[in-house]
Amino acid sequence: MEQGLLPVIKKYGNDSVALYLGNPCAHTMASATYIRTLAKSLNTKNMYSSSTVDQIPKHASCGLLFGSPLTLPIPDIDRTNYLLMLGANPFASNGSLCTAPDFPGRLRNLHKRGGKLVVIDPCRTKTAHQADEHHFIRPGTDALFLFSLVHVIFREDLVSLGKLADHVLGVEGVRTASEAFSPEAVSDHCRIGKDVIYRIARELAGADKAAVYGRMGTSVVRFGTLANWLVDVLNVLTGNLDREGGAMFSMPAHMPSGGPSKGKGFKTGRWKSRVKGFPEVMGEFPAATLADEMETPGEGQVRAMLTIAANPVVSTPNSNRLDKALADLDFMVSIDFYLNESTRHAHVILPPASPLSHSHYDFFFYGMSVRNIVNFSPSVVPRNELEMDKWEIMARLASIFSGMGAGADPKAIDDFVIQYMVNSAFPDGESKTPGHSRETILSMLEKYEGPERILDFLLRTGPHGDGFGSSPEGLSLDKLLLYPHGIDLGPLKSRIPEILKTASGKIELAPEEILSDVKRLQSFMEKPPESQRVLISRRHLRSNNSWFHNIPKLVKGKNRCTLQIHPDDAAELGLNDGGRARVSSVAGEVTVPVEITADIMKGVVSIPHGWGHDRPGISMKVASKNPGVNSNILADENQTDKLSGNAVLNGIPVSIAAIKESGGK
Ligand SMILES: Nc1nc2c(c(=O)[nH]1)N[C@H]1C(S)=C(S)[C@@H](COP(=O)(O)OP(=O)(O)OC[C@H]3O[C@@H](n4cnc5c(=O)[nH]c(N)nc54)[C@H](O)[C@@H]3O)O[C@H]1N2
Ligand SMILES: Nc1nc2c(c(=O)[nH]1)N[C@H]1C(S)=C(S)[C@@H](COP(=O)(O)OP(=O)(O)OC[C@H]3O[C@@H](n4cnc5c(=O)[nH]c(N)nc54)[C@H](O)[C@@H]3O)O[C@H]1N2
Ligand SMILES: [Mo]
Repeated sequence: MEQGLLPVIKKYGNDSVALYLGNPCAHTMASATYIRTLAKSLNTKNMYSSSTVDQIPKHASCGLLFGSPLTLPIPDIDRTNYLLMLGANPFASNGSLCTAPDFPGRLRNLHKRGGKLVVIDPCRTKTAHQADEHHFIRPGTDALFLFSLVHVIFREDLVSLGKLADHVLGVEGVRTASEAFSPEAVSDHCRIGKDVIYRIARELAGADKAAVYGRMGTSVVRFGTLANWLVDVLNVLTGNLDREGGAMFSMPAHMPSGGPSKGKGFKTGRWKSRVKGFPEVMGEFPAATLADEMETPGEGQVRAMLTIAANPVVSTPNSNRLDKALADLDFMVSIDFYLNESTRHAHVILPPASPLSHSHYDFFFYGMSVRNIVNFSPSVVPRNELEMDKWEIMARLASIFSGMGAGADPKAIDDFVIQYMVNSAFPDGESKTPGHSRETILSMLEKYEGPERILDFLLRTGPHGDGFGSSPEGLSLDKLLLYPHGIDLGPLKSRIPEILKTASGKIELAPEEILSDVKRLQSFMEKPPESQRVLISRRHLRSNNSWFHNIPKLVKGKNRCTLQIHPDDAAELGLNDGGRARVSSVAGEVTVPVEITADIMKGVVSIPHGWGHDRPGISMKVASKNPGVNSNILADENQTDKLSGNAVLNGIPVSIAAIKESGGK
């Protein structure tokens, strides 16, 4: 591997190696603690991740609103009385950017305590079935719908900032921006009646505890950042942000809190992508432009690739193009368990040890948890001698990139990382505990290594930590181990203004970047409402993106990879339930079994993502038997959300034709 990657770097420079981080990177301690080190050692501008086919619009809008892209408001679902949910299906996904064990049960409790759940989704999902109210919406038009709620709230004088009043700038800017977006103007685009919009706006503003929550359906669309911004604009204008039962901020035990309620603010576009000039967002370029960067010759062309827990051939737009581009790379390395659609292009695959042999702490998910909790799960099976822990693989790669060679001891990198963290946390050389030098602190951390040592350090310096002795009752990893079921640190508490890191120290409700994109939305609204059939995605409880299909129990039963279509559309197109259809878009074409259902709105069809396990060279016996089709063959990589570069995976214009089956059954 060293022999494959280093010559590429030597000849073409660091930017010629792309790093792609897949979704499971958010679920391992190793990535939470070592990706930064690895990325720094590689020092490439070509950073990509599944965030740009997922939630980057939320990060971008929250970055602009609150000053940090990781400051995400979480709907306080346990205490709210009114939840407006757009484009999320927690009955399948168990929630996203909102960590809540048994999300469905918590929604049922909302209903039981007399609260109301309103779901906006082009599909009558299981969540929608359980809701008090559901409305179909034309995919991609949530920003219009949300803007019209804002419009009504201003027009009817329903703005009530409450205790936020001293902490918000830009209310008038939002008022002006919302003027054009009346319910009358958006209704035909969204396919939601104007009376319904007026009523929802009034109910939302009138509820004593309400929250607006949007997920995939508001994100992987062409106005993703605007829609995500508007979700929080509504939370602010109704006084529900940072209020019990509204949308609140978690306080993870491993992250520092407090400090000045001001910061540098958030910027995108500190550098741009080479081929299409996409601004970086959180140091990343859009997955949608990865193939451009690989195929386009010139200085900085991507010629090698490192993927960690990612399957971009299945998960990103225009899969066929990316598939070819990966095949043409000089060298590719993948850290993954599976030889799948993407890793089949790798020259070297580094399989990490079993997840059960890794300990676990949810670094990312406690930052968006509906209660502040802390839990650590030690590994349950020992690691085989020949296997490597995930952090060791990453540390070894970092050694290679930083010129120390593959043979360097990962422990040396580990020591370096913890020293760096201790030095940065205590720049004056002393901790809060008098007499504790950095060296003393390092020696107090000696019991653990790798991610566990980093966790111990972060817990001890966090808001509930033992401060290495200054608060002896406080948290440390030792203490946490005494609680095998974790510790519940209680419901979310108000965090404004301490959490704000904008330059003004206020919530910047009408950032320039956002307002400039409102014009794009307005021109879309001024055109006649679209009527072409569009494709969206869906999730299933027994699937997880692209990688649960090789497990017999999770794929047994009837084929789930179908084209769902409304009966009227099916009749018009001559499609039969169980028959097959050809679905085509500007990017490609797939053939898929038809499932007719009135649970999807007219003019919209859906295919689940994550399938298509029939490419040559993959080695997944069970998945290959029931491969399904890769819906991202149809996604057009040229369609992105302007501000964040996020791919448009919902609302893809498609044509559909029945396939006449020849011969008998
Ligand atoms: N079982 C299971 N759980 C998962 C996953 C999985 O694959 N399987 N994946 C995990 C991951 S990585 C994520 S990011 C989360 C995602 O979590 P969710 O966002 O809750 O999951 P989805 O099922 O994608 O829900 C998106 C909903 O948006 C709707 N939709 C599509 N287009 C639009 C639109 O334009 N507007 C509106 N309002 N709605 C629209 C779809 O019909 C769908 O019901 O789930 C996580 N949990
Ligand atoms: N059309 C459409 N496309 C979508 C979506 C959609 O709704 N519609 N959803 C998008 C979303 S939200 C996401 S998050 C992306 C996900 O897209 P990706 O992150 O690219 O893909 P996954 O299917 O999650 O694949 C994860 C890979 O990680 C491996 N893996 C699992 N655990 C580990 C581990 O601990 N370590 C290592 N090294 N490898 C591991 C698995 O074997 C698998 O190969 O897909 C996106 N693509
Ligand atoms: Mo995701």
